[in-house]
Amino acid sequence: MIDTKAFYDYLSSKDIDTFFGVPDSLLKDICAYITQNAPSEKHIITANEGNAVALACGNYLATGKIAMVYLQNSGLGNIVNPLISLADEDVYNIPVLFMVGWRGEPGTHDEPQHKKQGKITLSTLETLGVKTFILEENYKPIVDEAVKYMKKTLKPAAIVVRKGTFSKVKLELPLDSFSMSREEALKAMMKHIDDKSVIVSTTGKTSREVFEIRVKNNDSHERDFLTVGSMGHTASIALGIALASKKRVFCIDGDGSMLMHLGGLGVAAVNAPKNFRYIVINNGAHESVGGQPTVAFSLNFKKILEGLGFSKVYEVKTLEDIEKDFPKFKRKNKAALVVYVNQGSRDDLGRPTTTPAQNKESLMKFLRRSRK
Ligand SMILES: Cc1ncc(C[n+]2csc(CCOP(=O)(O)OP(=O)(O)O)c2C)c(N)n1
Repeated sequence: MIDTKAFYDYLSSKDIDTFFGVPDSLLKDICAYITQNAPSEKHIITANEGNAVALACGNYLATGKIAMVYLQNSGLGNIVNPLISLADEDVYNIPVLFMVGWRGEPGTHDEPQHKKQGKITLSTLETLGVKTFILEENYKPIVDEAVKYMKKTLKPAAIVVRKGTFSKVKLELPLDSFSMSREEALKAMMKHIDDKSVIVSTTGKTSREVFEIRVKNNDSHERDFLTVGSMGHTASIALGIALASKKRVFCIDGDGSMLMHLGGLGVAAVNAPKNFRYIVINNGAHESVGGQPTVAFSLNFKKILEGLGFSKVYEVKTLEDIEKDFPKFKRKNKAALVVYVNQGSRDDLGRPTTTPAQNKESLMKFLRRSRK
């Protein structure tokens, strides 16, 4: 196991002291250390991984220094365009040091959405022309070689990180500001969602909680689409269903997911049919992967959603608010709801026991039945 502080200090000694990225559960400890120790102008948690590459390039233009971009391997797709059409040697030739969390590493157990990504992580980086190193206990020669290579060629390099590589760092979470947890809010809202409606829930613990609430209520999962991967695309999936079905579709998003592809939500709002309802659970954080903050609490979500074109935006902060406002929200075509919750989840929260393929089949059956 690598001492997280020592690794951070070693990067700094090599002049890598600026960080941009989207947090990852596997990089949780190093992300927590960076969040708590890098000065605010040298660390930005970005909306998506592509933004982080662009920020690193901008930073290089102003300083001539190499920045680090951290990401889960699920975010490799988001970096492809700025990597290939901005940083690449055939374009601006700007070095970036990636630190990539290797979910789904072959030979390890992981969730279905990580398996393919894990298998193709090294070959993807190779195809993208990124010189790649796997981080090992003896990390100094690896960092030295990566830095030497980037300085010589001005090309990007990546350090791929296996599960359990870094020593524990506890991220100090903000004190609770609201009265409910995400799971309590979900339970309360799902009581109001009838068995003819569809739920499309976002990546991370939200979908895991939706699944377990159904189990506890002895309810079928056939009306839910659990977006286990593809963070940021929940609203577009929900729009796709809503446009082609008569069912009411409740999209349950997270603040990090909403911000990751905010443009998609604008398109969804403008094109939403009457049966589309949008809910964002705002805990101001990437709670599912360690609780690193998003910028959500510095933004006005109500105004953003109004500006995007939702017909009416409700805000709820308590279970009583949900009892009062959810029925109105449900009746109002193209409405949106912002739900403020504290961070946190049960330690024994499980994962869906059905596969993504089973989830798809049963939802499609449900939607087909209802078309008749
Ligand atoms: C493209 C991509 N980047 C990063 C991740 C890792 N990841 C999974 S859930 C999550 C946080 C989601 O935050 P939010 O939508 O606010 O929901 P919360 O976890 O707070 O409930 C992240 C970063 C991912 N799955 N996909």
